[in-house]
Amino acid sequence: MDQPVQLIGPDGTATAESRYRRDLPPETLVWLYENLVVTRDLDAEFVNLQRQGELALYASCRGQEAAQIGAAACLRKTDWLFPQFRELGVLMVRGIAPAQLAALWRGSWHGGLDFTSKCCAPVAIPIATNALHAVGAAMAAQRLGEDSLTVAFIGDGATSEGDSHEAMNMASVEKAPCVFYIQNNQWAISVPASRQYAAPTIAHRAIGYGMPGIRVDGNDILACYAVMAEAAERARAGDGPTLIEAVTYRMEPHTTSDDATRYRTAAELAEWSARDPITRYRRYLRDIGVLTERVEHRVEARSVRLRAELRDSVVGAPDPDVDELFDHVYAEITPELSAQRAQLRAELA
Ligand SMILES: Cc1ncc(C[n+]2csc(CCOP(=O)(O)OP(=O)(O)O)c2C)c(N)n1
Ligand SMILES: [Mg+2]
Repeated sequence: MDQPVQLIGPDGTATAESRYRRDLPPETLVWLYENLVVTRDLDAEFVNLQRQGELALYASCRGQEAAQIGAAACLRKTDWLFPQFRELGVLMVRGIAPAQLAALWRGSWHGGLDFTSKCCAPVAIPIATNALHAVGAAMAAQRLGEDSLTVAFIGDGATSEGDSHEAMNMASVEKAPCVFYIQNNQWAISVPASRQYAAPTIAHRAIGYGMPGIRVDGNDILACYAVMAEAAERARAGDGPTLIEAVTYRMEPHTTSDDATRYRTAAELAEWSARDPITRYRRYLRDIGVLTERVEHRVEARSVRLRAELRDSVVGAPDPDVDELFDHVYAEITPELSAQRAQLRAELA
């Protein structure tokens, strides 16, 4: 349980791990690569847009792309995803438009509509609440006799919330078709993972809940894919939930409002840079002859196009109507809010 499952080492060569080895076709291997690159580039664009005052805030997923894309890529489109707030990679695999996510970080009242049409719950800022939602949805699927499963994407910090405990315990008792996918990115804002658990690993918690717990190298996309695929099979077969701890690292500050230099060292960053998930996978694909220059150019071109589309969607968006601030707070507006709305309108006029 302590040693994370790893199929590709940091130098890009295949490890001796055999239990989780899967022979994915070259198209799938390339598709995974494409998602990694596009996610990283879009993530950088989100940060730029925030810096330019177009977004209120952004939480970068840089460093965690493999953990997110590997896990999301092996699921069916009807499996429900319950993201925390750092899951750009998951949303990209699910086909959610970056512009939808931008609406959320821009602070639109609707928080980026239409996630649910893709079987993806809206982003959950209140930590670990999404774990409960995932279990509830899994139990609903179970009762409806559907063969879909749900995935709760939570962080190392989220595992310290009571909601996580309630969710994992109930899921296991109910044998709910749910996977708890915990990205241990070593930090919860400025609190290190060492302050979140006294157990040897987060995966060990599964023992107490009576479900399988597995650690995976979260910077190894093929390992994340394989481990999630197995957990999904279990859930679909009616064998209940699995806890997966993906060991990874948050390369950027917590959000664009955070200064990570105040609590972590350059040496730590350098250590994790050397385990970069994209560099590693690119080396691997080149070594096995799957990644050609032509493919790399195509991926690059798509990435440039998507970045431009994201930028256009944000920069070209009309300023929101200030009335939106007051809509949807109550079914009928209160006299206090009505007075405030009148005051704001008058000031703007
Ligand atoms: C219930 C709740 N408490 C506190 C916060 C403030 N908060 C935002 S992110 C965060 C840390 C989350 O850490 P982790 O789960 O490891 O996710 P990461 O940010 O590392 O992806 C906290 C405490 C919150 N959003 N919700
Ligand atoms: Mg964390």
